[in-house]
Amino acid sequence: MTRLIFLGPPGAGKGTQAKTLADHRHVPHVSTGDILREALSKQTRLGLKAQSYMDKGELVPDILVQEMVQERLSQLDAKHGWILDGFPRTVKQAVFLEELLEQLDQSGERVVSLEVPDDVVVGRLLARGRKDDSEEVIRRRLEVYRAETAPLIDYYRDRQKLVTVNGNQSQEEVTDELQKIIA
Ligand code: B4P
Repeated sequence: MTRLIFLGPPGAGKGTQAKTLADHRHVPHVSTGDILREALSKQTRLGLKAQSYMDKGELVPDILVQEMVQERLSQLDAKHGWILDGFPRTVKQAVFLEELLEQLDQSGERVVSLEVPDDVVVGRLLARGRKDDSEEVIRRRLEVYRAETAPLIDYYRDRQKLVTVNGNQSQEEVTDELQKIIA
């Protein structure tokens, strides 16, 4: 059963790898960033609430993202596995997820931390050039990552769920390494 969580700084390759592995494994790719961007493009209430945070590189409030994830993981196609990309991003979200997975009888998740140096991720994101990929916003996203998300590495290591992977290789090399880990 594939239940995998991707952790890592913005631009580490979470979205890239999560999509590839979800296709290989035939499980849903659940990206909170993608769900939020879709809500934004459709101008839903959620999208309108999230916009100002995303534009500044801040995290969207936990409660909004938690509701989204609860709804998504409760759908039928998530019963047989999933790949989570971009969630959890705070210890509060991680505690919420642990309780949710227990409730849904979906425990047994593993966590991959993709490690990539700051200068490399900044270069990748500037090259991609999404709306929130300006240098100033990227720097803020990295600060938020260090303060809010990086503590999850120890959180999951303490629970013996963590594997670390060098994300500073070609996309194919990272995928190969991940395939071996989750085989
Ligand atoms: P995300 O959409 O999760 O954006 P991200 O952290 O930048 O990661 P992304 O997946 O896009 O980058 P990737 O490494 O795949 O979040 C955006 C915003 O949404 C957040 O700032 C926040 O406001 C909000 N949000 C989302 N989840 C939230 C939550 N749980 N709580 C609160 N707020 C939340 O790819 C980057 C680039 O690198 C690509 O161009 C790719 O082609 C390239 N690349 C990937 N791997 C590579 C490799 N090995 N070599 C070279 N290039 C590579």
